[in-house]
Amino acid sequence: MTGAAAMAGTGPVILGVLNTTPDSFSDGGDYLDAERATARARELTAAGAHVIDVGGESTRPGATAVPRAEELARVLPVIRAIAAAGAAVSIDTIHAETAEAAVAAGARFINDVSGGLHDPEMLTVAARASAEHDSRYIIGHWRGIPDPEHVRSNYGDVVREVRDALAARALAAIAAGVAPSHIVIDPGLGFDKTGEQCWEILRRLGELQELGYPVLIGASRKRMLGDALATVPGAGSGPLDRDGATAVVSALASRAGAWGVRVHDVAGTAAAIAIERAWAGPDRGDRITLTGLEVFAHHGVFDFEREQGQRFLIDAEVSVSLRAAAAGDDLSNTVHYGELADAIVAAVAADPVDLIETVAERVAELALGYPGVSRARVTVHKPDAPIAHPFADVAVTVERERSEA
Ligand code: PMM
Repeated sequence: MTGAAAMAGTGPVILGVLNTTPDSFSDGGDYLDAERATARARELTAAGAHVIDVGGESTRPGATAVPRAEELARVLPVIRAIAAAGAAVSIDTIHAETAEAAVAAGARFINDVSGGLHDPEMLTVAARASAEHDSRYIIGHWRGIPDPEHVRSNYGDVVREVRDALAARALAAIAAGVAPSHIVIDPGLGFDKTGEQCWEILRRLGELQELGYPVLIGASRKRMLGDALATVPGAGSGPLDRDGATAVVSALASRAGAWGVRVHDVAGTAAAIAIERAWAGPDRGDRITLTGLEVFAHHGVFDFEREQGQRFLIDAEVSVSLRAAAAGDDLSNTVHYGELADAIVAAVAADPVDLIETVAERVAELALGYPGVSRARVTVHKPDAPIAHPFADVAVTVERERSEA
């Protein structure tokens, strides 16, 4: 994982797509020949790819299944050659046999868009690869072989359902023996999801990140981008016309904290990420976190809650550059957490309202009022809420940015 590890702290891991298939939707047939595929891998690395994602069977809706021998014959010579040259290699497959052979040939990521649902042996192979080779297992969200008509895109809340399904697959992988630190999750954009559902997932990426696993985004050249570009005069309508849009998604995914992006046009994505990071500045990860702040207050929809009051616990995370404070060891250059705690307690204790949503919003607004704070993430817990069943906690979280920060 040399390339990917070197990348830590400087932006998302870029997986460069190398499809050795005749029928992938955007680059089908270009890299069938092992020598050309290997040369292409070198180009991808030179352009900024940290991992080369080699696929030998298209998962595009409507694609024809490939016999295992054929898939292996396509990917193994390429994997051997590029792994020997020092590249970090991923195998894009839903088949355990292919994954196992690819790992033996040097792949250190198994990119399984089915998350182990297609092949019952896959989790065992991923577990062995995790234990013996430190390989990562990328779990895609999947409802079956993708169909072009999106007949299985009947979600209630697509983000929750995708998140819950990924959480379940991650637990299954861990139960099979994959190290939790080797798991990456991927919402499977375009796999049984409409364009609007894909955008909703990206808009609410934080909810997937709450699972605690690194998140990979694969939007490159997909139809969702074509749909979004439909009203742009001169944008073009084919997959190859979507590289600019893909680069924008990569920059936004970087901003949203994605672990990685899987793209065809690596150079465009590397440039977009560099610009996003220049804009965000070197202190982008700095933050102050205050958790479990206890406040007694009278919020709630029931009269007895208003009269008797109860405990609320507040977690607040504020993004603020800490560089100047650290350089000068100077409290006036940072947010004084004692003052922030006092202000939060006063704001939460005042003016009873019905909803903890309102309380969270109030605290976020207050935190954004501190000099230099660009983002506030606030969770309000109501551990003694009137719920007629035993429960551990109920909480809401809001995340707000200061628009001019
Ligand atoms: N999409 C495709 C193939 N493999 N892997 C991951 N992890 N995530 C994806 O979204 C994904 C993938 C389909 O696109 P392609 O035909 O360009 O490879």
